[in-house]
Amino acid sequence: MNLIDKAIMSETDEKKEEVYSNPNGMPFAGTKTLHMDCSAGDIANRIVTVGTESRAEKIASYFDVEPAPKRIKSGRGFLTITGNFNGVRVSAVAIGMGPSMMDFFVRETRAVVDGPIVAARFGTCGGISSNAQVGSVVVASGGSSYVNRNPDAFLHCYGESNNNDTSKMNKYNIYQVCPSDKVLNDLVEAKLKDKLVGKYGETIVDKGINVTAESFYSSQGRIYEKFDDDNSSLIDTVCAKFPDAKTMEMETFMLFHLGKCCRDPVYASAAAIVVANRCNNSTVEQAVLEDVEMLGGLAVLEAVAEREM
Ligand code: R1P
Ligand code: URA
Repeated sequence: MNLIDKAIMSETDEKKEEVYSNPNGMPFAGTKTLHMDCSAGDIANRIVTVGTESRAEKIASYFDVEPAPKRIKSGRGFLTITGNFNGVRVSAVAIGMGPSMMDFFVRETRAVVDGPIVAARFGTCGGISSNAQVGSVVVASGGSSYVNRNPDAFLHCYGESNNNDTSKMNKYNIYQVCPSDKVLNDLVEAKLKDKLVGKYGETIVDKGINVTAESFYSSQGRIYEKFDDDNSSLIDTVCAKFPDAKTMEMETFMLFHLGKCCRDPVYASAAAIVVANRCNNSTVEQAVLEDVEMLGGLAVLEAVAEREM
C-alpha cells in the first residue's frame, strides 16, 4: 500500500466510529451501556425502580439538595436519577413498561455497579383478588409468578396452510413463583405502614403473590374481541394455581428472576399500588393515587436506603 492509499485509509478509519463494542457480551458505546446510557458511577447500589418518569421524579424530590442529583435520560426510554437520600447514595430509575425493559435495567445496571444491589420496584397494578382494594399498596412478599402467551397455540390464526390442532393447547404459560428478598420485603411493608396506615387505615397496606404478565391485554385476561386471545378464564386459572395471588403487572417477575440468577447479590422486592380491581371493576381516584405514590415512594426509598448489605 502506498502512502496516498494509507492516508486515505487512516482518514476513513478515523471517520469510522464504532456503534458499540463487544457484540456477543455486554455491549458498550464508549463507556456507556447501550440502552440506559450509564457509565460506571452513574447508578447507585440502592435503587427504586418505577415505570413512569413522573414517579421517578416524585421519589427524587426526597433526595438531598447537595450533592445535586444527576439525571441521565436515555434515547431508549430510561431515566436514571442518582443522588443522596439522608446521606446515602441512591438512584430512582424509570424504565417504562414490560419484562424486556426490566431485563435491560437489571443487566445494564449490573454492568456498571460493583458489589451487592438493593432494588425495589414501586409500581402500579391491577388487583386480581377481591381483597386487593383500589388505592392500597401490595408488597410482593410471596414472590412473583409470570404469565406469557403461547404463540403456537394460535397457529390456527396463520391461515389454511396450517394443520396443527391448537384446540387443546394451553394458550398461556403460567410459571412457578420466584421469591423476593424477605429482609427488604419486611422493611418495605413496615415503612409503608408507617407512612400510610395513620391516614388511610390498616387495609391500605397488604402483601401477597404478584403475577407479572408480558402484556397489559391478553396475558392479563383483558377481553378485546378484535383479537383471538382465548383468555376469558385466564385470571381464574391463575388464582386457582396461586390462591394468594393479589396483583398483576408487567415487570416484577423479571426483577426477581434475574436477581436470583445473577452471580453477584441482588436483593429485590416490589410493591404496587392497586389502580383497578379486576374482580369488582373499581378504579382508584386520581388524588388518592398521587398521594399514595408520594407517601409510598418515600416509604420504599427509606427501605432501600436502610437495607443492610
Ligand atoms: C401498565 O399500565 C404499566 O403499569 C404498571 C405495569 O407494570 C405496566 O408497566 O406499572 P408502572 O405503573 O410502574 O408502569
Ligand atoms: N398495570 C398493569 O399492568 N395492569 C393493571 O391492571 C393496572 C396497572
